[in-house]
Amino acid sequence: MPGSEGLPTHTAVPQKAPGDHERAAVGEQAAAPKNHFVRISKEGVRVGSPAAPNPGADSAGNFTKSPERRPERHRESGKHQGILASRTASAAPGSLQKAAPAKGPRQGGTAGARQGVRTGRPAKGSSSARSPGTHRVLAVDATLAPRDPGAPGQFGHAVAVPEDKQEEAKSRWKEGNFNVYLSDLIPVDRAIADTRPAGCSEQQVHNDLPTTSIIMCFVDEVWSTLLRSVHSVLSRSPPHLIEEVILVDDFSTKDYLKEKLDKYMSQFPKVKILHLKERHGLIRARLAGAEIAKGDVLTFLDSHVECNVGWLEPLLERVRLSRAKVACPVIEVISDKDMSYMTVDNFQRGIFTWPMNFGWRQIPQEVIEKNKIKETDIIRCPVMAGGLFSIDKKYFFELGTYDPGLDVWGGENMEISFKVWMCGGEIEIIPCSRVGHIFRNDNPYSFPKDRIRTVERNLARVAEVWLDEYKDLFYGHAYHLILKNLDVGDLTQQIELRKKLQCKSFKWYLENVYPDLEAPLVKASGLLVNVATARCITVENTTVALEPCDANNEDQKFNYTWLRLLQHGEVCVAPAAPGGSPGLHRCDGRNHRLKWLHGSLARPELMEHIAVEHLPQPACLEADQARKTLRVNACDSSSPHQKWHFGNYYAD
Ligand SMILES: [Mn+2]
Repeated sequence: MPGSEGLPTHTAVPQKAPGDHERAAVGEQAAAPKNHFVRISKEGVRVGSPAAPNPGADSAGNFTKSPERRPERHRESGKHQGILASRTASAAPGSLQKAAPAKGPRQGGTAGARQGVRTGRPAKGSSSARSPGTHRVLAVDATLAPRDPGAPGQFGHAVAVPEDKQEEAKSRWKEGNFNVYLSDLIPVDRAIADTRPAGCSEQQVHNDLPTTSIIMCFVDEVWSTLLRSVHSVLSRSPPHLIEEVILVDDFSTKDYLKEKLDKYMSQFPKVKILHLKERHGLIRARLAGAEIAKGDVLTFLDSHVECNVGWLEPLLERVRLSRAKVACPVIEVISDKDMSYMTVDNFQRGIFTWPMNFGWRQIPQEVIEKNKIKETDIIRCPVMAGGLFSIDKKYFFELGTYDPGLDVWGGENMEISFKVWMCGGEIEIIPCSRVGHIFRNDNPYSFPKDRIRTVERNLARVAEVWLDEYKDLFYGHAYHLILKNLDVGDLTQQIELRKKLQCKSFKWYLENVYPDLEAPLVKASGLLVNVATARCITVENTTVALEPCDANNEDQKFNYTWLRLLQHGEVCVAPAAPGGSPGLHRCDGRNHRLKWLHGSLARPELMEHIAVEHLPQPACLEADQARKTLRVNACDSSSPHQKWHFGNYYAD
């Protein structure tokens, strides 16, 4: 997921001696009633649907109810229902339960200790075919006793560039936009510390986990970094679960990624390399990999990662539990500067802010405490970062994979996230699965097209297909896209797919999956009062006038929309030339001649004004005291006749 991800908050891993991975056993855990989600609210844990977060609209679509302006703290804590996944997995011992007496084979050694490579499929439980039995999550790690314990970066430690190599390191940085010099110094099969929370190594997983095809796409990836990514998969995954590792070379320009890579990987029969004959972009490259994948589950990984011990089984366990679960590991941080492996703060969810910027957000401490959320608890995620996840292969194709209209990369994580949630699936972060990732500030490779333009177009496409009436929020926060008149291409197929899959509305998604997102449908609503006259704008037949305010008069209710319209039902107040009177016009969010600027920080001197946007000289809506009419006049920042207040404001 080059570039698109925000960096989660992280801390250096406490340095440990090799093999010192003993962890305290998890305490006794009471099983919650099964098949419900724990919801978190101000009142505490409860089950059921949360209240609608948005104010109601009248029949004309104008927002009339005044939602209480609650203090932010209250709001935040009240809107964290549904963060946790179901605490019980299934009738059989699930991954969140304390180790039950294992029916499957147990790995030897002390609890929580890492073990060397174990090969072979665990024997099926002897009890019955319906209950295949479980085993403690395997601690496969071929790097447990590293070949060279003194090598640079061993055990995930930071490496310093020698004084006489500074210039070389600096000049090589651009090869990958991280410390390529150091990457080349570090063993491709280095050991890293087990960063899993206490209790993870005790968890039970089923003996009949599905197999997975690992798909890694890359363009011009740094040799040592790509190799380390592949080695980490091979070194720390139970071999019987890896159907194959598919490397998709998206038309790299580097010679070493051709025959040399083929030759190197030929020593690992499970590694397959797909050299694409032209640049596909990340999205289509992933599809190329998915199409040849033979495993039950697809696991997408970036090509600059290090999978940690026990990373795979917890992901596959969730997909086994429900094929509609999309399981993401916790993404840890491999420093781009010193290549150290750092853990991240727990309890982080993948979220987005408008206009669809992906980010990480910590679950508030009070919510964690109140609900006794444990570090090992699975976290439901409104959106995923996009680079690292496991998904049932058949389910992925049933969902229509990625929208084929999306180009190169950008926004595909939003698309798949909305699609999964709204069409019956779930996205989860599995704290017991951890994968390190080099977060880079910029893409090292050239973007085949105008990068910003591509990402914007992709996001607009996602908004058009998935956001319903909330797409105005997207455009309101990325207003330049409206001005650009972006062509998002044909949406017919995607809209058909949404119908065919009987996906829920975006409103449902907001209420049930991401209730803490601020998503008011309009910026302001209610009576529109003039400061000087204390009169209100009123619709009278086909025009607007200034009348005494009456909270019960529907003709005085207006919305100020994200697209900057002064809207009353289907009609909008239309600006006039300076000196003229405003009229009414059928609303059209794309018509710039209907737009007014109000409450905009871009024009602090006109915050309370209602200014005409499309004129070269700013003109403002003004109340004529004598004639009780409205007109457009040259803006005067101090004139109370040009100042207006809505009954309710929902956004700045
Ligand atoms: Mn990446």
